[in-house]
Amino acid sequence: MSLEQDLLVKPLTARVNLAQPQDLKAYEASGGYVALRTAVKDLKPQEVQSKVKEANLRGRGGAGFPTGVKWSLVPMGPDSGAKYVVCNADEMEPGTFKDRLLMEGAPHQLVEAMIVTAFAVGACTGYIFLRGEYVVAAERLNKALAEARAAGLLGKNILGSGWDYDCFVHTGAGRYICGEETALINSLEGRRANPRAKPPFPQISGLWGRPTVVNNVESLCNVPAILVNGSEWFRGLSQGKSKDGGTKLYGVSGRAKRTGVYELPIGTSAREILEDHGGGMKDGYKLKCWLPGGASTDFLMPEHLDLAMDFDTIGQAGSRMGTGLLTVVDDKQNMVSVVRNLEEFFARESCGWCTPCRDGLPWSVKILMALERGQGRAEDIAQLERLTRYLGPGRTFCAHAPGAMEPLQSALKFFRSEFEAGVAKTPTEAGVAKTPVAA
Ligand code: L3W
Repeated sequence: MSLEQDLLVKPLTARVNLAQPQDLKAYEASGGYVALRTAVKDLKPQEVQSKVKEANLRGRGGAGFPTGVKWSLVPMGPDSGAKYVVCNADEMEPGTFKDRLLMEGAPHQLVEAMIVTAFAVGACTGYIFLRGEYVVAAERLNKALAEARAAGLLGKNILGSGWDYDCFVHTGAGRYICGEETALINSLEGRRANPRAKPPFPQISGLWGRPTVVNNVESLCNVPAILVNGSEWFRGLSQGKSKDGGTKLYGVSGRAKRTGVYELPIGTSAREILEDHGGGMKDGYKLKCWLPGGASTDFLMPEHLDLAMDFDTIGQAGSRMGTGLLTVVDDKQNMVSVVRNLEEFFARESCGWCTPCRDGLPWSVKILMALERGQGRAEDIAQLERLTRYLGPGRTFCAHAPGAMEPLQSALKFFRSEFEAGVAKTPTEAGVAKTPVAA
């Protein structure tokens, strides 16, 4: 298949070359910056917004909020003042490694998307908030930004239009909570990365109190292709598998034969992702359960594998598609240990701002550790269930703790006996009895 044909089927990854990402010349030779030229010369900002809205592109960072709708909430007009575009590239969700591929493999695609998005909402400055450990992505994005600036595609008077816009890479300092959009904004402003109350949403009051759109890398990388090929083409990419538009970067990690990232029509079944693309489970291992998209989603079972991987279908099955990268758990893993590992991560990454999250997550880890050692107390399981409610939706300042409770609550639902097996057989074995009396 030629690159031109490939771009019509896999618009996100057709250009990805990890060994030698396209420079400006090669990117332009493959149709790059056509979307920007079209937007700046032939379209009004609201027309770009409408095309993205009609494409039915839903946010790929985990929540699925419609991208065009998000942009349409930004105040427009000549007096709307300073506005910002922020790319959430703080990819740190356990089991999620899709945005890195796009940034390392096709950096100009994201740079063009940042410029087109800024044009659509009338922004003056853009920031790519990048996970600090992604040093290769940082180098490649900075090189692409410099090339675009030198070619008049970025900076002052873009393509002779009189419009000024510049964009910068900002590397994070290693906190998962910076992926929450308002914590990210605080961090960009040089403050401690605590989430802010919503509303107001960033589209109204974001960076330095100004209207700001925050979009995930994968969401943004779809934008240039929508402008070039049209909204109808984009909707058709799902091949009738979903009412959402486009392709999706799906992936597999855990004991599967071919772990990795695959660009497929959105709505592809989890079975096809795991078995056809991931090669199925490694020899000697059976699938026990799976997380659909990152650690902050509910476990699903093997009987859920035929579900379409889209936001609505996975939501109706009691989980969330999240980032769409499956983590598989095999039959030799103990669920108490799997969940303890996840909750340790969430406890460590809590910003500590609100009490249920700051104190509840370490509490859940402590109980899980006791159960893992076979030193749990009979009442520990009921306590874990209470914690899933106390830390659930609406009880905390942001989605961190409710997300952390998703794998725990679903593991308790599907694998309760494994938790019960961690209860001590005699009271003296139980963790409480072994707790030393304070000296
Ligand atoms: C205007 C409204 N805008 C929502 C916007 C909002 C945001 C987007 C999603 O968490 C989840 C979280 C992680 N008016 C709006 C509105 N918006 N209502 O839509 O908002 P929301 O609140 O649904 O989600 P969120 O707080 O942004 C995102 C989960 O994703 N997740 C984590 C992924 C992590 C990565 C990574 O490391 N790169 O992707 C995976 O599932 O737990 O639940 O922009 O402003 N009425």
